[in-house]
Amino acid sequence: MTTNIVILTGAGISAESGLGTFRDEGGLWAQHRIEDVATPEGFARNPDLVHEFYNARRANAAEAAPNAAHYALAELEAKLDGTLLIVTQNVDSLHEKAGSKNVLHMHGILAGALCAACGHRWEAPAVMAKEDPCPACAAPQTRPDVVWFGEIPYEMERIEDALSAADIFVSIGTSGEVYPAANFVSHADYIGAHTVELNLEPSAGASRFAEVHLGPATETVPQWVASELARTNS
Ligand code: BJW
Repeated sequence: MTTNIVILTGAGISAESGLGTFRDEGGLWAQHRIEDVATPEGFARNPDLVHEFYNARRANAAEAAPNAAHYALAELEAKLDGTLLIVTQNVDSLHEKAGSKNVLHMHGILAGALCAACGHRWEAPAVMAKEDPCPACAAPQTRPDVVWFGEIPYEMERIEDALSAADIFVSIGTSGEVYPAANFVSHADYIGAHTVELNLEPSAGASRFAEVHLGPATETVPQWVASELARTNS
């Protein structure tokens, strides 16, 4: 019997690749005000500050290498008798760098530029500024192609369809503080999927999972993948 697995990942899976999380001690939100750098209103007030924040993160992400957790998920996708979809909240490209093929970036991607005037998308240069003209309409309204608070996350229809068909839902390295991702476990549980959390510490929604395994992602994810491959392919 084939298995449909949906995996939600958050900043914790990339922490051991050297990319900062948001809400952990010393994380990005301890250094920057959310309303300044992660809302459309903040971008309208001070686009230079927002571009500076994302240009620095784009440079860090370009240097970062996938870790054992990213590689384990790519291996699971390649070997699984079934389908695996990674829904990531992360704007880095470490899942793709590790070899994962079926990845949705619900909060966008650092490697993307978006024209706030016409919606055209293109590959982000290393350093962006609002004044960079859009290649399609020439408007000087360039922004990072990421989803800020108050905006609608990407690919919601495909994500909801995948959750509705899931046999297993796994949440990795996310605090469960941000919606709609924080509600995916309830959706999966409602349709009868088995739910698993792999996190350093219990997330805000930990009690909603059937199984919780605590520890660094580079340990818990390869362990869970090995047990899943043994179970599903036996
Ligand atoms: C490790 C580890 C290791 C560490 N190994 N683990 C009131 C109630 C309910 C909802 C709302 C409300 N008021 C407003 C809302 C909605 C709002 C929201 O959720 N607000 C909350 C703050 C309450 N949400 C939105 O506005 C979203 N849009 C929306 O809802 O639209 C309506 C709609 C939805 C659907 C259909 C139709 C309409 C948009 C949210 C956009 C979030 N954007 C950001 C920035 C993206 C760009 C960027 O990267 O800069 O996304 S904010 C930030 O948070 C980023 C992340 O993707 C997101 C989640 O963070 P994440 O990944 O969980 O990181 P952390 O730091 O929180 O947690 C790290 C975890 O890892 C921790 O648990 C650690 O323990 C663990 N960890 N090291 C394993 N080594």
